[in-house]
Amino acid sequence: MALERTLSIIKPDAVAKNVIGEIYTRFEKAGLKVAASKMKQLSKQEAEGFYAVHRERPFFSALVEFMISGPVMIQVLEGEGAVLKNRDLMGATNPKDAAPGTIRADFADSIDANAVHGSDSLENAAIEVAYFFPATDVFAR
Ligand code: RTP
Ligand code: MG
Repeated sequence: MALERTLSIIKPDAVAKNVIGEIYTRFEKAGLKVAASKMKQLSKQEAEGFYAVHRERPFFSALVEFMISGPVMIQVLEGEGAVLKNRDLMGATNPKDAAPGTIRADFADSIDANAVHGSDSLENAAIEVAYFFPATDVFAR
């Protein structure tokens, strides 16, 4: 497996639940290292741009409104197979379908308020990392 970087966002529901540390612990225990991080209140424009791939979907406006409902914690995770490893830690999009012990099974309330975002491919990871972090703010770990 290759060393990869992926973009992770702890969504407003999980920030409000005060579980940033518990989620970071899961990343670290799985061998993922935090290579960049910041807390941010997304603007509507930033959230729309980030999820632009979904703009024609019926859930798009609800998704954007949710993502701007409070601050998010944004991080770059680095490690072997980081993209898939993070998706495995997250669990299925709908927490009802998420495997026991995954972040969404343990912390998400609904398909809308589902605790975390993770890049879904290496290609999208590079785009999403660059969306939030200049190269100088991402550190080789
Ligand atoms: P994310 O992008 O946030 O990591 O989530 P994901 O890959 O697991 O799911 P994706 O298909 O990319 O959808 C992005 C977010 O939109 C909301 N969604 N709602 N009501 C619905 O059918 C529906 N489908 C997706 C979810 O909050 C999902 O995280
Ligand atoms: Mg997605």
